[in-house]
Amino acid sequence: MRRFEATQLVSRLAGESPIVSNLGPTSDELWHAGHRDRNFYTYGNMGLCSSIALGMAIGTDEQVISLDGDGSMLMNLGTVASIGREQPKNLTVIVWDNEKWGQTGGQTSHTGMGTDLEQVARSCGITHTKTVTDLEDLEAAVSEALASSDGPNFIVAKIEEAGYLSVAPVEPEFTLYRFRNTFVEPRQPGD
Ligand SMILES: Cc1ncc(C[n+]2csc(CCOP(=O)(O)OP(=O)(O)O)c2C)c(N)n1
Ligand SMILES: [Mg+2]
Repeated sequence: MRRFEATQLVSRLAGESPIVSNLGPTSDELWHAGHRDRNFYTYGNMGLCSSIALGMAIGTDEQVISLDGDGSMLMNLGTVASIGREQPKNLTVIVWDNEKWGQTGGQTSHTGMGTDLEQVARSCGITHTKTVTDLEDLEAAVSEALASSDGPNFIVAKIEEAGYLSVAPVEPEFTLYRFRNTFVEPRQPGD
């Protein structure tokens, strides 16, 4: 499955839900799939996409979606343990797993050498997990996850790339400003 088509699918299924996206082509493709102010594009550093989404999910009752990458998740596997520990019911992590650090030259990542991120998630106490390889199964998995109030959900989506789209014209400060302005009534302490 091609990541851009998969991204278009997730963007459509997400409705108004916040989406946090991994750096580089994942964020570029999310922007090309149709910019929404509820897209939180990350740029520059690896490993924090699902950490940001975890914090967001703890702070809201809305469904939050993380579009992470295999290489970036491998750089901060502790995030998976934190998600397993916190058990946010409204968080869905999707890992675009191309089995490589694509943006820096396509070096094979650990997932291309046997590391199974779904099993990592399960061993961290995340029970709603799936690995999908086509758009049909991705649609079923994401639809089920977003309709559920029993997260966290963890979906490994095996993807291919077909050349990069142009870099999205987004700036971190504006992303933060636009995103915060759309945020709906954060939970208050004691709620
Ligand atoms: C902390 C850190 N280390 C290294 C880099 C350089 N870098 C940028 S993208 C990338 C690969 C990311 O891999 P993955 O998350 O799997 O996404 P893909 O490029 O495959 O879509 C690397 C190593 C970085 N931006 N930040
Ligand atoms: Mg990758």
